[in-house]
Amino acid sequence: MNPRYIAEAFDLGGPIVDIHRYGHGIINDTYRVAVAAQGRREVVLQRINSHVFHRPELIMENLRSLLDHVRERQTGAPVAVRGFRLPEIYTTRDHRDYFVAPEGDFWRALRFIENTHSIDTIADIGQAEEVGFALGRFHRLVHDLDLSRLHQTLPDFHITPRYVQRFNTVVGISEISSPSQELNYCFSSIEARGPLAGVLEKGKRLGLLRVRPIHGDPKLNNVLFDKTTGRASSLIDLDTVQPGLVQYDIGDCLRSCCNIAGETPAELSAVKFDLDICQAILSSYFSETLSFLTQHDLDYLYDAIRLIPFELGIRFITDHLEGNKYFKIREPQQNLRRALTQFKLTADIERQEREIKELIRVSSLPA
Ligand code: ADP
Ligand code: GN1
Ligand code: MG
Repeated sequence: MNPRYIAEAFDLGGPIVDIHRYGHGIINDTYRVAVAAQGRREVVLQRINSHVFHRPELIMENLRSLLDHVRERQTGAPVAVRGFRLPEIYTTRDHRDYFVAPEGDFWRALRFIENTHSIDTIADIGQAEEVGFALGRFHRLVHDLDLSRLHQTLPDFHITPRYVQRFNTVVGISEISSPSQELNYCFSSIEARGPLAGVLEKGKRLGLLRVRPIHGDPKLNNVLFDKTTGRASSLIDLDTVQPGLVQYDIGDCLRSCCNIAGETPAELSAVKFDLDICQAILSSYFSETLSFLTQHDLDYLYDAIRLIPFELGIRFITDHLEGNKYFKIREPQQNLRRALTQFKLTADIERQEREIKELIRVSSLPA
């Protein structure tokens, strides 16, 4: 379906003057739309990936609850705080939060956060501090959002044992007669860490870890930086805001920021977990969140930092074996390379276990 036709279904306040593909997301299809409305206004138009999200309307209901909550929390003031804002919804001409195209595709339009850009690798420590602030501020804004107001948009998201189960099933039905060296590395990485998979779920079951509203996907390119000040002005990609553990978010944010080689590096040997970036992110994250985090939350942090890249490695290799149905790829081996990267990263985290634990302790000391 022509995205211009879709954009016309939304009440954007004026005629559309330009529309083009935008961003580096690997789940949804994103377009940037320019509208002639009292000058020029930019809008983000997105087709939600329905292979990933089976009930996209729940995403929009959650987004409404989230935006309302954040607005209430600012006691009537706009969502903006220190220039930190979340993207608001444009409704359709018939006042709905989304548009379902005749062929069934699910579309939404969001306010473009002006004068910002996203990045794929951290360039300096100042950026790392800003990322920590963004995730911390987000958690602070949502930690008291009533969980009954949030749907599960992606069931079993970050429940690592489920990904292991799925991986085993897929390996069982794939006919791999002589696995390559790379595949063998993935298989042995998973086998060696079997007991790790259930660590956060166990913490939850024991009542040590509390389910709270989380972002679900706070990887680096979901943070928007102000082009003028360089400060973090938004955390976007709110499709996976749902009940979960803050540990999932912290692990995901660190695995994406602390590996400056990126998710598909040219050389696997470049994959490393950078302690300085980790320290900067955690320090600014804690300055926003220590008032409501518990000692148990901190006790499980190292395990989460190790678990989430391991889990993502499993997700990538499973998708590779299944024929790349979930994550978008630019070349056929990309999900395999992405998986190798995450397993290498996990190993580098394990190599630095002592240093990371010490860094968590020091960064979380009250100021
Ligand atoms: P995906 O789920 O595919 O990652 P995202 O919602 O993250 O989709 O959008 C992809 C990219 O589009 C982002 O990384 C960002 O660069 C840009 N983008 C998305 N929403 C906005 C917004 N509200 N304002 C500015 N840029 C945005
Ligand atoms: C996906 O949507 P995006 O591109 O920000 C994925 C994350 C992965 C990430 C890896 C809903 O994030 O869980 O960590 O790719 N999102 C979903 O790049 O599965
Ligand atoms: Mg994204």
